[in-house]
Amino acid sequence: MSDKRRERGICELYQEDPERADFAIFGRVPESNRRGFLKGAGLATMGAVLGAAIPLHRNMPAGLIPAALAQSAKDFKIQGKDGLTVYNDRPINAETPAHLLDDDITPNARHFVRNNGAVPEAAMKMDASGWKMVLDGEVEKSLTLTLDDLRSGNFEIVKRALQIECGGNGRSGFNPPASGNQWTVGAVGNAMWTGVRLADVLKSAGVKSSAVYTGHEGADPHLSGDPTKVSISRGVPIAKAMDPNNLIAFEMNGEPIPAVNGFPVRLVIPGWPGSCSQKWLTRVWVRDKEHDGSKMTGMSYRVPKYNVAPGTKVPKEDFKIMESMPVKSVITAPASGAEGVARALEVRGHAWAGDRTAAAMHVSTDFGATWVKADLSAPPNPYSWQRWRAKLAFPQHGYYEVWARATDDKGVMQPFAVNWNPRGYMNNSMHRIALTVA
Ligand SMILES: Nc1nc2c(c(=O)[nH]1)N[C@H]1C(S)=C(S)[C@@H](COP(=O)(O)O)O[C@H]1N2
Ligand SMILES: [Mo]
Repeated sequence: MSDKRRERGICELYQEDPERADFAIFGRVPESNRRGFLKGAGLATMGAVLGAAIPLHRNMPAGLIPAALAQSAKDFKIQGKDGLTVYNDRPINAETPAHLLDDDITPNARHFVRNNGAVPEAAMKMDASGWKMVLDGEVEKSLTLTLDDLRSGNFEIVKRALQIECGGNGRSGFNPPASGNQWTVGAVGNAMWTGVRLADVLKSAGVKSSAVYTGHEGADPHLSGDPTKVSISRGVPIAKAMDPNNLIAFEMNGEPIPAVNGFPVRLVIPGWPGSCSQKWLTRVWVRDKEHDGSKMTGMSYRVPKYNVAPGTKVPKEDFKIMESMPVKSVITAPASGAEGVARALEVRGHAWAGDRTAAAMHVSTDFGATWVKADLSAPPNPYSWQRWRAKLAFPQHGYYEVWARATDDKGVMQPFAVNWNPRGYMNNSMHRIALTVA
């Protein structure tokens, strides 16, 4: 297993290395055997994690996991989130069960969270006062922008429904398994984002002809506490960066972006792996070569250039950087496992297709033998997911499955089988749910 996958939950970390665990969550002064003054990211983070300040924190013995966290990551509650399945508390990783993704616009409380590092202290406090970002590199003039510059500067403010999907969404379907978060189908969301176009800001700086790629930087500290290490810094080719649908966003569903989703400002690069959408944005660096930041290189967010049989060891040079996500859909109603459903029933969900649009949607209730066309709405704006609905009639009571399959505007369909790759990315196999009919 590569070191990249050493994401350890807080319970595991307390077992293996209590001093580091203390330091990670409390920012404790290491030489003291009691937690000193709880300052910095640790205290703010813990306050947010526990949902309250810790007035008597100085009495807590070192190496003692707070009881609120002592069960498991699953019992950990992310502030402001509701009903999510939590995979890890450090970094925070949580997905949305499919039936809670039924809204056309995903509410803040239901948008998944994928963090690679710690949440910045200022974000935990929802303090935007010190925020600024830099745009530099292969541009005519570098820019430093404040929140006011974005909100009331020269840039048009736009509001768009945009889907963000983690590149690893669906990873739990891989066999042999791929390490990393075992996402099912819910590492995807479609919120209403407000911000300025990344392209407008790039144009105002004047992109030089030498520009090749962007490099995105964020304020989230590395989990090791080592300030020289970077949690994640990815980028996109300059042509993609100039797409007018990418936003430098400062509102999510009309509210400040939640702390864990990138407060106060993040990129939204819809249609590409979520990792391109840098949270807690501090810099867009226009580069004269492919960006080589943290998790841009090695095998992160890369797939083999050709299809491989499950379990194949693929040489490093045969990997390519993931770009558009593939066509996909999810069934959001009814919930899988619903019992005693009516013999005439509406099923519905959403479909999306990365840089493409979904052009058709089909459902099957007989394990794929026959397919019924569903109604599929056009996206309200490019890169929004699309609503689909189908009326089903079940011939008699008993166990059924509903399978859902989207087709994109180039005729590419979701497969039944999982397109296995070593790191478990881009699984767009069909979503299926179980029902018993009354
Ligand atoms: N600064 C920063 N940006 C980040 C990440 C991160 O860990 N740090 N995670 C990325 C990944 S892998 C994904 S899938 C999306 C998830 O966005 P969300 O947590 O708002 O759902 O954010 C991306 N942006
Ligand atoms: Mo991701």
